[in-house]
Amino acid sequence: MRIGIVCYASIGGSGVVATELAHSLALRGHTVRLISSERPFRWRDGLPELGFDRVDTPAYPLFREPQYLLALATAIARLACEHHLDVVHAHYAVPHATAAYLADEMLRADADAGGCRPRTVTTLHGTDVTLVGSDPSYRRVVAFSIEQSSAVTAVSESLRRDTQTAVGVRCPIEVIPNFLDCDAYRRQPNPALRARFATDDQVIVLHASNFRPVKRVGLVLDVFLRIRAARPARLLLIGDGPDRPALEAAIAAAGASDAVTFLGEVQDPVPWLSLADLFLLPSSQESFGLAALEAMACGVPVAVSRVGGLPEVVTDDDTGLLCDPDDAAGMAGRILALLADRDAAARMGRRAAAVARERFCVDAIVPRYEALYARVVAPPQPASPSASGSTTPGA
Ligand code: GMT
Repeated sequence: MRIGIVCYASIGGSGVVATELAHSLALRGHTVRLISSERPFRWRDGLPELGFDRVDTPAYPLFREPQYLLALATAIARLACEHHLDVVHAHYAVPHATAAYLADEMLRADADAGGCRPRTVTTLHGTDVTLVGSDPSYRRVVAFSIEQSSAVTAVSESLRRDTQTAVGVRCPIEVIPNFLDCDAYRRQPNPALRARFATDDQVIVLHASNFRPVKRVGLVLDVFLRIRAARPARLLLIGDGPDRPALEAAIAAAGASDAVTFLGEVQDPVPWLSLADLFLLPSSQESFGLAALEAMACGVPVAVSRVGGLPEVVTDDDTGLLCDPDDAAGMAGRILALLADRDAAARMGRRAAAVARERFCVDAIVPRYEALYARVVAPPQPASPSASGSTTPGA
């Protein structure tokens, strides 16, 4: 098939999943165009079947706001015909589902388009529904655009339910969970690298996110300080974002600067995950928690909030710790108890890696997207005689 994938290039799970899907589909023989404002964060060169199409948003002195939605809709309509796309797959509804809808309407109205009319698929990732899409300023257009898609998927059952309740979407939503390249995500021990950050008696706690309020990096620090009060520990932080300055100030105020390292945005988290004794993700909301899954695949026990889709990824006391997000002391207590028992922590890490491999690898998930694409491009089946008989008025 010929597939256009639309995603954000910035750091964030939706762009990571979309880029990984684009790579996987190209490796499976599809022709894939990745459409975004710039090359996404996890983009890898070298696949002949995969191409990148940049969307430029021209500035005009009258506008204070860039008109990305208009530029994207125009680009999708053009690329649909240039590349004979069968499917346009929008990752993150805002504004990608709206742009895909506008492009489809333009192609429908354009007699010269020569019949190019890809089907649109929208994958909901979380904040596009739970935060942005449910804001009264956007809710109606987001719900409308989602419902205009030929098919809609959500990355967890929890997000599927939230989409119905928070934005009132009524169309069917298929749950297709996020996934990883499990060949790449496996523990790579590196004692020399570990020794640069921690002594043998210290545990390494790792957090990775885009430091937005929903990630609660202040709570990451609070839990870490409680752990460090009880035993030697180091905190490694991957990522960057708006809450970083406040976090840096809080670390300095707590006198913990020499126990915390900011690693910034990293292209490949596996070497860092492989150093960790525990991955901490105390978010207030998380539709799936891809970062936690990446840690699990690398054999790291995770401590995460019992919110959103995280219980669909993490099983409490088996592959990780599902914690009350409003109880920092309880979370730190459970982490300390786990880290005090090396065998239990190692067992949990092994179980986490095994479950990641059983349920969330490319080969288990990408065929589900392929099947969905095949369904939406298939011509509609004629109704069976009995079905048409029963629905024809007056029959
Ligand atoms: O969580 C973020 O800050 C990024 C965000 C995104 O839209 O890229 O992540 C969402 O999508 C990820 C991929 O499907 C999920 O793993 C995250 O749980 C989800 N974030 C939230 O729901 C807060």
